Amino acid sequence: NKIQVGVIGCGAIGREHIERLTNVVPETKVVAVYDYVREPAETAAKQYGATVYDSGEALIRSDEVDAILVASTDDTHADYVMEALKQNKYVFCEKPLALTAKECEKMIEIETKQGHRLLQMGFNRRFDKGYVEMKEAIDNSEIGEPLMIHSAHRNISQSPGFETDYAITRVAIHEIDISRWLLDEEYDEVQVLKVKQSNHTAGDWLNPQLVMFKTHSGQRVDVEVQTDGAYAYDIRCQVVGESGTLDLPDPATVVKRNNQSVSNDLPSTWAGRFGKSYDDEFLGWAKGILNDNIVGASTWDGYAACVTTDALIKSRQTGNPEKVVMIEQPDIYK
Ligand code: ISE
Repeated sequence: NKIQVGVIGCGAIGREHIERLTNVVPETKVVAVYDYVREPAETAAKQYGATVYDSGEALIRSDEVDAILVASTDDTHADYVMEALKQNKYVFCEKPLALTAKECEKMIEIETKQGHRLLQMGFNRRFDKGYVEMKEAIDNSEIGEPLMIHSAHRNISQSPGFETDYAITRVAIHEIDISRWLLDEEYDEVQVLKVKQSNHTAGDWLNPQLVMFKTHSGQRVDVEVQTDGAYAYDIRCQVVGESGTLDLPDPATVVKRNNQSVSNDLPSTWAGRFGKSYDDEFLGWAKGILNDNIVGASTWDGYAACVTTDALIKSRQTGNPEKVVMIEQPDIYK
C-alpha cells in the first residue's frame, strides 16, 4: 500500500519530483496531478499513470490523495498549503512557504490545532551529505563554538523575468535556512549591502548582492549572492569556530591532471549540484509520513525564512540593518 501523492505544479521542478517519487522512492505513487497550464499536467499524467484534476483544491480534497506536493508558482503556495493543513493531510512545499510571514503565521495556527507536524519544507540542503557532515561536526563540538559563516551562492543564469528581490526570496533563502540550521539559532538582525555591479547580468536586477545575518548570540553570516554570469553553479560555505573551520565539499567528481594543471568539473545548475539531496529529501518525506514523524524543515522554518526575507527586502530599500521579529515558537516545532 503506497502513499498516494497528488502533485500541484508540473513545471521543471514538479516534473523532476514526480519522476523521483515514481523511480527513487519505493513508498510513494503519484496518482493525481494539477497545473494551471493543462498541457504539462496531461503529459505527466500520461507518462506516470496519474489522473489530471481541474483544480488544486479538488486534488487536495480528493479521497484518493493521501499527501500533497506543492511545486507551483511561489504566489500560490500559501493557499494550497493552508487547504492541505485544514484537511489534516501531509504536505510538502517547495520554498518559499508563502510570499509574506503573516500567511505562515496562519499555517502555524492551523497545524498546531491539528496537533502534529504535517508539513515538510523543500529546503533540500538539509539532506546534502556535505551540510549534514558539517552539522554533525558542529554538534559534536569539533570546532568549538561557531563564530561566523562565510558563504557564496553563484549562478550562471536565471530564467526570464528575474527580479532583484528574487535574489533573496528564491536564491539566498537557501542560505537563510541552512545557516540557522547549522548554527541552531534565530536571527536578530539582517542587512543587504551594496556591491559594485557585474556587467554579466542579462536583465536590470541588482547583481551581485551581499547579504548578512546576525544571530541572537552575535554570530555573523555573510552570503555573496551572484544570480547571473558566474563561472558555474557554485555553492560555498565555511563555518569558522573557536578552534577550527569546516568547509563544504564539492560533490565528488574526477580530478583531472593534464597540460601541467590539475582541475575538476563544476555543475552548471542546482539540479546537477543537489540531485542526490533531493532524492534523500523525498525518501525522508515518505518515512516521515509512514511514522507520522515528519523530518526536515518545518512550517516554523518556512516562517523563519519568510520573516527574514521580509526584513532583508526592507533593508535593501532602507540601506539599514533591520530586525527580525518572530512570534513565540509553538511546542510542536521544538
Ligand atoms: C532556484 O530556485 C534554486 O533553488 C537555486 O538553488 C538557485 O541557485 C536558483 O537561482 C533558483 O532559481
